[in-house]
Amino acid sequence: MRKFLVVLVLLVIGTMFLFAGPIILRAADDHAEGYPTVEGLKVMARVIEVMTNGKYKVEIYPSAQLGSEKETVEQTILGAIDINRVSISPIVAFYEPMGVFSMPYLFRDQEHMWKVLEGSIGEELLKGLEEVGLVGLCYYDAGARSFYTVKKPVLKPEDLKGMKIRVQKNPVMINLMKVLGASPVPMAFEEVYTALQTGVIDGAENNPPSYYETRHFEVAKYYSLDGHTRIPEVVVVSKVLWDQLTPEEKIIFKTAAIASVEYEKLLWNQWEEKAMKAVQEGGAQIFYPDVTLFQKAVQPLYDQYPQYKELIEKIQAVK
Ligand code: GTR
Repeated sequence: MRKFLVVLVLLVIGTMFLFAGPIILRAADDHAEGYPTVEGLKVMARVIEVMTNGKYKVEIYPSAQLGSEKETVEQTILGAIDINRVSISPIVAFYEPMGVFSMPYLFRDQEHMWKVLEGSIGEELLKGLEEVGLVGLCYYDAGARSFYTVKKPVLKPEDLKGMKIRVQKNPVMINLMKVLGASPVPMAFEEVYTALQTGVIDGAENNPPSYYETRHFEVAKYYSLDGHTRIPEVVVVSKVLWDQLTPEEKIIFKTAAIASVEYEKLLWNQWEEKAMKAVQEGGAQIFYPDVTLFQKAVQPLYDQYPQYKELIEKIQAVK
């Protein structure tokens, strides 16, 4: 009888393990498979799975399957999405301090940007996201954004006068276009191709890998490398999930995110090169406008954001 009971208990426990399965976490990204951010998320997911001994399984939904960036940020705050890789742009509407990273010509170059992001300023801003229900784990590279247009290239700020330029749903970007004399059209990333094709907008702006991946170069073939902003990406976890994690698990999630950063950076640099080649082969024309003209033209935007002044000075002082 006792033997029978022991076998029964073991069977029940075994079945429980069999059916308990891993806890499934949903991760969003608006880029497709293969893009550096999606591949970065995959590394992060794998490290989480291995280090938690399979307790968590991260399912990645690329290509905006879970919605446009603004919607996914809302869902992450609510806890419906667990992990989200987004540009900082859609976050600005929820957490204004992050907007500083979308100020034009803020960073001298890629190296300067990473020094700031991986230093105390970047860390502080990531921490601040908790105020709005997001836990910032790390930044990813998103290069520099430049204009691409359908009918004529943008060679100087005056060329933008009256042009309808699509921007991310980021108040700083909307104001930047106004300062440059363009008409900003905030729009979801997924809608841009058709909007360019049908003439709803005259142009948009993005980094080379996005310009290439979305095939926007097919419909807007003038690409002017003015590099007006360097808006990084961020990987966030819902605070709803975060509060359920043990202290050890929190460390694992953070470690997993950090581990994925170097990989994303490596892919990023490869993609920038590959994208520039591919868009030209696909018929895009590249222009190198005088950047100092644009730097001058954006100055009034700095006066519109006195709240960023002190932080901007600190960012500029980072050597
Ligand atoms: C890309 C970014 C996307 C999205 C897009 C946009 O650079 O990686 O997540 O924000 O820009 O312009 O909407």
